Amino acid sequence: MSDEKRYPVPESFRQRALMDKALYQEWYRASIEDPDTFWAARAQEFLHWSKPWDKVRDGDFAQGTAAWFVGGELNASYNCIDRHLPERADQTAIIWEGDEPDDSRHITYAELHEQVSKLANVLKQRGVKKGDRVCIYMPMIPEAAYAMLACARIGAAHSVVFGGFSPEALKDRILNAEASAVITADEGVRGGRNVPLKTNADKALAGCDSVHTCVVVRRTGADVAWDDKRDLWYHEAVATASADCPPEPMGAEDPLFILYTSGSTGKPKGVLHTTGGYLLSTALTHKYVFDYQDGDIFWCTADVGWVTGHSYIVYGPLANGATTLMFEGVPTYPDASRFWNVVDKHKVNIFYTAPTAIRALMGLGDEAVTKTDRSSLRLLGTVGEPINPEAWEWYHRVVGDSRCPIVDTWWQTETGSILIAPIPGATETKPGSATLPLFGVQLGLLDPNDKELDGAAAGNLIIKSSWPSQIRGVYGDHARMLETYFATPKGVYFTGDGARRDEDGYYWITGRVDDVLNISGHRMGTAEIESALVLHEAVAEAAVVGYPHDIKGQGVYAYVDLMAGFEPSDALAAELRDFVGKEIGAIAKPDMIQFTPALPKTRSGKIMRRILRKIACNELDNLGDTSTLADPSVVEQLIEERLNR
Ligand code: 6R9
Repeated sequence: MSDEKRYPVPESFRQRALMDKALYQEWYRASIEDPDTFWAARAQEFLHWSKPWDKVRDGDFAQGTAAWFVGGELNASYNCIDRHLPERADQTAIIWEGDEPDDSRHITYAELHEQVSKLANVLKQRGVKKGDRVCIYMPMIPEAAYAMLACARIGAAHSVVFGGFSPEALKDRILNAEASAVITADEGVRGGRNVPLKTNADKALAGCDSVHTCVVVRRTGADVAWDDKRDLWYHEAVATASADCPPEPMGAEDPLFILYTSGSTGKPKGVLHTTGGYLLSTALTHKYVFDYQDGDIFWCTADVGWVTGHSYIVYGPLANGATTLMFEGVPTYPDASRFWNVVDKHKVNIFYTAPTAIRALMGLGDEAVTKTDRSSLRLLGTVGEPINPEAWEWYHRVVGDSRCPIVDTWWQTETGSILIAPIPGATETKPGSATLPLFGVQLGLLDPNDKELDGAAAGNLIIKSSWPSQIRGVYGDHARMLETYFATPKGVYFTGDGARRDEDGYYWITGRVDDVLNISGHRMGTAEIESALVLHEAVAEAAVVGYPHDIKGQGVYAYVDLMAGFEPSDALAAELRDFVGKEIGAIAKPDMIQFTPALPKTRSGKIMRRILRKIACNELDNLGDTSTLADPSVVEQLIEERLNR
């Protein structure tokens, strides 16, 4: 499409940017033609190694294996803290903005060093050691970052579980990782409401024998139950701990963390990332995609429970000695100007958020934005889902005063760092396109027969060779890793996303091609929600699909077939919604529930999701091939009920 809108790099931005088009092209070419030389140079430049590597790259895509900087040793906590101390001890590392607008704190690199070292010693005293797993179930408070870095310091892999997940979801993740310790808070605070984290953790831990320690941060002072043998208050434990904790030397391929994410089948899988490659890619992309320069204030609004928070609140920025802002609250509390008031209060230069937040704020009107100053902003970013051009234009014009470039960044939990995005001083942008691949990233598009497509085309997005922050495994299940990402076709990484490539080589992500939903930028497997629904005594069978939702991007549409003896009703629908919320978390609650006496199935018994998707999307006159249906009347009935809604 040649009539697409284009936004050239603004001249004022280009003049002071780190990287221009010629340099981007030169680096990209070098990274593809001679990856070993390119990545060795970057690894020297960005990280401190206590022992040099023997080999830059190893592994085999066809086997689902990858290894980077083999034989090298480093520590992520040392790289994010200690090595900055000579120059940055008094520089702010983390600006914390609390839920209430008058609540904020600045944590310097020296303080970060002290806090992380003390907590690391507390964990050590409790017997947590290199190779163990520690589960972090925290609100957005600085202690969440301390906890991650303390684990990294002693060589324990962390598994951060989003504070919005239920006790049941937390338990599954603790059990899968066989965590020995949990770090949580008495309560979280978001948008003026308290979240009972310790109570949730207690429920989860009732079924987890591997956990011997639960460290609890006092956030609100709420009364919480206590197990003297297992639980300890964070403030009491660190008060007597030594601030001297030498970082554990870690192999480049030693685990740094596990992060659970939804797939199209089964329970969420623990995506495993290792130390060297992950830290290098997050630092490199943080610098060049966000044009991060010394003294900039960087704000990523994600929660540390998601990969975006790992890579662009904690590891990337801190590896670069940056000042990173961490926000406890929500965009609309106490009012719709909150984001922009925080920008003004802390003079934020680079702002990174999700399209769902942009759409929600766009719906609340321009004035909440325009009455704020925002003149500190230089660059805006988005992540998590495709951004519709209308929201992009609004973000650019209203939030960025038509002055700030926008970087639409495509990546996944499995990719560890951004892989497709504009370099803001180099790349002309087009609203809705994540534009071009970053260094070392070789993309491809496949047709339905797995044949690679040339030139302008649309198909399944694949990656053809390894990059440093690539997923190293699905925790405890290499077979699942192979089968999910590296099996069809062999020898490439299958992203699960569809994309279009235009005549300029720009990529336009169209969304998932599997049974994964993207609700407000959060990944959720339809199978997970179905499994939760059928646990309810009234539900015989359930099928879940996505449908377009104005704010959330996608909404959850559940078809429910009831057990004999139960009647459809609004009350039952509400009960099922809450039930899913309790089983998984509020983000998984169905937006629509349609009761049905049966689900449309093929004669071999497979649910015909394609048809259910069309009905949910109200595309009723174009259902496609229905000839394999066992009982066509089921579909007629579903359509009739849909029309009556
Ligand atoms: C970082 C993150 C990954 C899925 C991914 C894709 C969608 C992410 C996007 C985007 C279009 C973008 N996605 N960024 N789609 N444009 N800029 O979100 O990780 O939670 O694992 O989700 O999100 O569908 O496959 P994760």
